[in-house]
Amino acid sequence: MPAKKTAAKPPQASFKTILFDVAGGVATLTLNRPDKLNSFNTEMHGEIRAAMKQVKRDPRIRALLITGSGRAFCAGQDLSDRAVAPGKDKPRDLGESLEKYYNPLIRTLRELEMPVVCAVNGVAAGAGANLALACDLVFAGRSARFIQAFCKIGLVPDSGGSYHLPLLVGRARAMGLALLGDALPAEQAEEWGLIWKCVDDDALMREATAAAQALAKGPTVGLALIKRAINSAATSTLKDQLALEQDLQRVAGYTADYQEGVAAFLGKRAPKYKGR
Ligand code: T3D
Repeated sequence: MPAKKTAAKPPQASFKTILFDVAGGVATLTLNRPDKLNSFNTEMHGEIRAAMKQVKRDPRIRALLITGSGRAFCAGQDLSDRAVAPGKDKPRDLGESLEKYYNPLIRTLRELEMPVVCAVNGVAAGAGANLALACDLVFAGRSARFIQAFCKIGLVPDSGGSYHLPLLVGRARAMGLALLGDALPAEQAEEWGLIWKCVDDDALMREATAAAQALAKGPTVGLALIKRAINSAATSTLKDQLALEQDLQRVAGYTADYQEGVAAFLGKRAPKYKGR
């Protein structure tokens, strides 16, 4: 696992389309275009990318929390940037948009060497829904809903949706969600195993933040290795997965946090993990 570089500057940069804050080992990234239901435009993609670079670089950050401001989590791509006058404008290459913006974001979240918690504070549609599904621990407020909106406008689920959906809820439900584009209420999303937990709206940020803070105090290397193991399972055989577990356990077993975990257990005290 590559060593983190020391942060040159404090990470509280000022952005226009997101809020970014670091406290108690947790970086909180808030999608912040509430009048557009936090839909993605190019500027927001750029700012999220810059924030993610800070998350990777700053050794103080040991968990990431993603949420949205206002009544929505994220409505996916800003469709006002996609209007085409028939016969006048050349259609846009959406494959390029995925290649440049959405795919790198999803890969970054999945590969980030720390837990990513998501607090879905309202409707999550299109790439917004699938952004949430790419996170490691998804909390949603009871009024939130998940919509695979792509089929309504002639597109296919992107941002990892066609991968995560069948994995999380099975083929039948994935097909239903993707082909019909119906809104899935947060409570049902929890029952179906799409998300970790549905909580009351007014408890959402408290619960998600508490989880992120607890994870930020955890054995970060070990947690990152757990994430790697679980993420690899979908495309692995048992034989390969056992071999991976062996490799990852070897790495985990040499961390200072493992030594601390054992010492704390034997000393009947709470462990003090340093994330190394
Ligand atoms: O293009 C590429 O680069 C490829 C990648 C694509 C990724 C994608 O995400 S494609 C899918 C894009 N998203 C959608 O299709 C969802 C569109 N939005 C909706 O279906 C609904 O707005 C919601 C279900 C999200 C919320 O419904 P509701 O009834 O709560 O709110 P509303 O009244 O529909 O929306 C409120 C306002 O937000 C409204 O504007 P107005 O009338 O108040 O000025 C609406 O137009 C705007 N808004 C909502 N979603 C988007 C949006 N504006 C631009 N882009 C949006 N995605």
